[in-house]
Amino acid sequence: MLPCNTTPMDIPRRRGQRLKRQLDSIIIHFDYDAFYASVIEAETPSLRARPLAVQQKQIVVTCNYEARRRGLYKLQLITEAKKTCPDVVIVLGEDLTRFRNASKELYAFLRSFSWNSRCERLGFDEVWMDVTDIVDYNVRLLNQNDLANTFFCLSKTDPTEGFAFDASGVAGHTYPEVTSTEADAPRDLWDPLRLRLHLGSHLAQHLRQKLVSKKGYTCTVGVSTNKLLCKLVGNVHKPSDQTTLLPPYTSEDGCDNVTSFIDEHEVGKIPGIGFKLAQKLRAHVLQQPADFDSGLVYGGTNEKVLVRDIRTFSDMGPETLERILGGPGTPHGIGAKVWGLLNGCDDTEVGQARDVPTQISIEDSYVRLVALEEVTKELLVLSRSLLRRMHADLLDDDEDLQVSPNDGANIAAISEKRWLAFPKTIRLSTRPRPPQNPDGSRNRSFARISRSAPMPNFVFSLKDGIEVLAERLVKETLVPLFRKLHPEKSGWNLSLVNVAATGMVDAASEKGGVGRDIGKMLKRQGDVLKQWKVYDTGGQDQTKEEVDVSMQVQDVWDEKNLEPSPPPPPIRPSESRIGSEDIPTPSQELSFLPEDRWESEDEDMLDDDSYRCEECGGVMPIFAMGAHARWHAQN
Ligand code: DCP
Ligand code: MG
Ligand code: MG
Repeated sequence: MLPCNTTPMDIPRRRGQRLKRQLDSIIIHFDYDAFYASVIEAETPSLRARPLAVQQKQIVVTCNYEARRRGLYKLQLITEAKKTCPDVVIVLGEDLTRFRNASKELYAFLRSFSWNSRCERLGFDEVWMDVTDIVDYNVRLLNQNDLANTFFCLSKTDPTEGFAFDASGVAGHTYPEVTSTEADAPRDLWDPLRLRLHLGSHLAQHLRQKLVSKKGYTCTVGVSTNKLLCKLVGNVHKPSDQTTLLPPYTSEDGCDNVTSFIDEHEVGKIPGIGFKLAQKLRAHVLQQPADFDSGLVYGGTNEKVLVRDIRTFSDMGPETLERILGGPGTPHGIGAKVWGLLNGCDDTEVGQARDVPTQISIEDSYVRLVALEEVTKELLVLSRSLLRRMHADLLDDDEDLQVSPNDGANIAAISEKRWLAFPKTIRLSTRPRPPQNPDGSRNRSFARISRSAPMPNFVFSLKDGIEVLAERLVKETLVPLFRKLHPEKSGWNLSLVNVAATGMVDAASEKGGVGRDIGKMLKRQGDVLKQWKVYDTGGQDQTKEEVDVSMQVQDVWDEKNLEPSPPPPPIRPSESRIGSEDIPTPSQELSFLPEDRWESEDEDMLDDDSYRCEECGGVMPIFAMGAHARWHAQN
């Protein structure tokens, strides 16, 4: 029952107040500046002063800030970029190896500063670090009487490791911007949150400086109390800078900084609110008929709907949101989750750092793949890449001390490769094209179908070369899997094939350190993996089927987190048919702004014009799908 003086317009606020913001954590978000371009500059420093664009297909996937100063921008057509800036240096960026390696190296570097290993990567160029433990440790060491001369300890064991700083102020920018008079005014420095944010900001600055001095990379950084807020606040000052979201984080009347900060964002900019959800929210606020999207273009138009517009809309709250957004296929509690995001609340934890990916997947898309012979050839290409990636990502060069059998006293260091993890499953997925309709048109279908089988042991052999293993994998496992996936002899027409090593089991987690001994591992692997078996029994080959799952969204470390997913551009359904699958037309291109989302809640709610990538969960329009698939394929 509402108090008698409550008006309907009060409800949103009151509901908002009931949300308790978790303020225990201090989290830093890093986004490397012009990442691919920076990787190329790191290899060829003379390019730093030049306008530099990285090309994939006909598109500038990114460009350095010198190029941006001259009017170039991300996801611009190459032809346009050349027109705008004729002396632009264009470097091909289709082979992702160098970017992947740089990303791993930078991640390992940042991670080496973490105490709790809560260090999570998104795409190639973003990292969250939960530094709560480091900050809290340093808060306990503070001398209240001399905050200006503080030493930040970076190690619990070595008190000399660290840096001097002034804990009475923030490092870098703040939101809201603090004027010089305000900066000099007495503040409640003993507000524990403020102090912890100060420390977080100094740690962030230190890490940024280290990234530059040791690795040669600049990044844009945000500091706050959850993943959502620190990611968003970092964007306030780009590039090569940092922003801390200042307290107060809570208030009775919505006048806190979290509310005012998040309120100004267009709803589509909120990570976690996917394309479709944003559309539904806009529709609700604009009170357009359900088919409003046929006439509405958002992004750069008057139809911008801010978080504030939604948050303060009549009768808004988790229940209303559940009603607007819920439905078949929507996860229960979507209303509460989105209401949280609109209020700057995000209780997802920064993921624990992993040494190995949870899955490795390789794919390619094809204009037309119809004959088994061609498929076999492509499977071989994919298998080679898969095995190479398994070697790169799952093998460790280990200096094992071994006792010579002839001379017990002679201990030699023998460098031996060992598997850090074993994928227990191999999965083959395809995306068949629907048959042509009588009128020659073709229905759109982007569902994948897949079959899985136990990963055959021989792939872990280090004696045989990759070529031999790949051929054997195709012949003994993938072709039989393919036949089961497509029992019909012909007639299928595939636009995509994906081969994935999944179900990763850490070698270190196995008793007796099996991972240190390949021979033992090969013998024991079957036993070890039994507990994870999910296959039908019956049949004796290694291709016992798993139930087909199409369009499944998986929790995947490498695809989901290594690859930034292109966002859905604002697009009219009619326009979506103009562009080819791969190259956006210039009109589409204009509004194809990159933004990152780390998850979308609107699974299974895609309309005909949008597509959700099975690998990374990104939602995008159909025209972007081909390019996106190839982007994954090169991993
Ligand atoms: N990328 C890509 N295709 C996309 C989006 C991004 O290949 N559709 C790649 C190129 C980028 C990298 O991912 O260098 C990181 O994406 P960002 O959106 O963070 O862009 P940048 O790091 O290049 O630039 P910024 O300085 O704006 O962060
Ligand atoms: Mg990024
Ligand atoms: Mg970036």
